[in-house]
Amino acid sequence: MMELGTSHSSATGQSADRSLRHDWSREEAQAIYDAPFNDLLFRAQSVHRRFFDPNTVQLSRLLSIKTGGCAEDCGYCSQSAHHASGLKASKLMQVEKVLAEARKAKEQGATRYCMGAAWRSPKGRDMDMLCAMVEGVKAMGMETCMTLGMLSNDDVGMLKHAGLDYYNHNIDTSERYYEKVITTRTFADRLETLDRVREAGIKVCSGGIVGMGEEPEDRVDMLVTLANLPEHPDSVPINMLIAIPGTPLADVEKIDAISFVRTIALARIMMPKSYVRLSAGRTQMSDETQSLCFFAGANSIFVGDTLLTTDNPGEDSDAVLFGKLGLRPLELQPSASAVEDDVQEP
Ligand code: SAM
Ligand code: DTB
Ligand code: SF4
Repeated sequence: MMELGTSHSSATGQSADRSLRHDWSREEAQAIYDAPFNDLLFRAQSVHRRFFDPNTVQLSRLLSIKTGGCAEDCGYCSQSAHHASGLKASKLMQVEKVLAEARKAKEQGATRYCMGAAWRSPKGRDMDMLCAMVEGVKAMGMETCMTLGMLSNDDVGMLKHAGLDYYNHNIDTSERYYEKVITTRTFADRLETLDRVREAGIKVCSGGIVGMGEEPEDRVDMLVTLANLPEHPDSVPINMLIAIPGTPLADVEKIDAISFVRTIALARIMMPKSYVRLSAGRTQMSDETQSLCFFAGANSIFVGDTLLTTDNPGEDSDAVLFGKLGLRPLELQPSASAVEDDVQEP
């Protein structure tokens, strides 16, 4: 796919980093979010350049390893058994099938492979297969990420032992708005799993969705919660709601692109060393909106023509956009993962 040159990732270890703040007040964050747009973007781009190559974007690939039939009632999700989205539920995918898909993603330039399951939490009987998926993908030289719902201490222990690099678990919105969107679990449940993951030494990927009918204050509060965690999430996915027919949020008013870009910029400013991912919703965005997101500090995307159950722009249109903008895919440092002999980087 992307035929442009690549850049090498830099270590973003932050545990003892005093340049990172964890004491943001909601008032100062709101003032940044509300600043004149040019001031906001200039500040976000300046912060971005202190810690990252501004023309390099990390590429992740998603696979739905268990689709639909989920017990949770998340108002945005096509996979909830509570909503009539018409999605067909399927069982956990076989390990070999997952690894075959992962190999294709690696050939297309992805450096991180994210496996998602429509679960409230995984069952003990699934853990061996999940660990085998992590081991297999890692052996190909990609970073591994899973998103499986809430985890117990035993679950995180097993996934860590298998070599899982990242766990994605979004807080999705502010604490205040959370119960308007999801009733089958609490915001505090979400934070508890994030604590377990971090304490086990797995890198945290956590962000949220904008455009669910929330107020700008909810976007700010969501980001303040993430920025004030004991460590900033290594990755912060910012999704624009994909309105799914049959879900409670199907007809919610669309967020305007400028507010979306402001959300990205605030994430970049408060979490300067994190990868901020321009996640779901890119099919609804113009090239110009995506470009503003990159200028505001987004430096990661999902590649490939599907996300979990919905469409994504696909490699051809991303290659064209990267060409127009002079962006390059991030390349992993060779030491970042174990690498199979037959796919070893030069
Ligand atoms: N079941 C697990 C969970 O909820 O953590 C993992 C899969 S879930 C689909 C992962 C994330 O996808 C959600 O937290 C949400 O941020 C995002 N997501 C789901 N449906 C979406 C939609 N329609 N539009 C935008 N983002 C969505
Ligand atoms: C995240 O923040 N976004 C991804 C990933 N983490 C798992 C999921 C987006 C899902 C979009 C709707 C769908 O495809 O079903
Ligand atoms: Fe289930 Fe996750 Fe969808 Fe919620 S977001 S319904 S937990 S798959």
